[in-house]
Amino acid sequence: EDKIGMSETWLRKHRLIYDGATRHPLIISICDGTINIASFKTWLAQDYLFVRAFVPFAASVLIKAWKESDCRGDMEVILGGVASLEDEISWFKAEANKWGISLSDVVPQPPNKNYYRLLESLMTFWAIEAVYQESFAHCIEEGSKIPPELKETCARWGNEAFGKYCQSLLNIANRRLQKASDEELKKAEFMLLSVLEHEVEFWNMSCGNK
Ligand code: HMH
Repeated sequence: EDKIGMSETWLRKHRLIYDGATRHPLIISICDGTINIASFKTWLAQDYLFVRAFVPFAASVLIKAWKESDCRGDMEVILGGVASLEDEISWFKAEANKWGISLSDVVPQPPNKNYYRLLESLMTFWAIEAVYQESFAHCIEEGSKIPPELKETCARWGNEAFGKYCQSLLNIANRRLQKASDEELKKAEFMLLSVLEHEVEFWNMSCGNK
């Protein structure tokens, strides 16, 4: 089940940019406790908007799974992801409240808006989740010095259950890639690479070093 598929092959090929997305200075600063709180707040507000855009995208992937998948389990996996987004939106609202951020005043910055254009395929769906999973899981590894008030944030994407969910998405993506045409394969690899680039830009936006 967990054998090496196309997606892992591509991640190896694009290792440097993958590490750039999952070991970004913002993530490193969370791990070592040197995070600038203003950066964290920018990230939180912008990511709230990103997740709002992600909801209809997740719903579109769910429809595709129902129409196109040859495996019934696929729909349940995606449904689990869709279902958890309501709680995620509530979490963002509560967290913003804690930090004194007024979400109704937040507008998406260009790196955020640009990212919305990529919300269209199963490949991007998996990659978007996997980058956050890997990034935040790194923050909760032993020896990290995350500020206590950021623990919950890191656990939200770094937890084991979310890791398993990402693995399930990866398995679905790999299975579908086995049946893909050369054209579709090219597109999928391009989409994966684009996600990695947009994740780096997204973190950069929050660091203020555009
Ligand atoms: C920018 N990438 C970004 N935001 C997220 N919430 C995720 C990935 C994970 O859903």
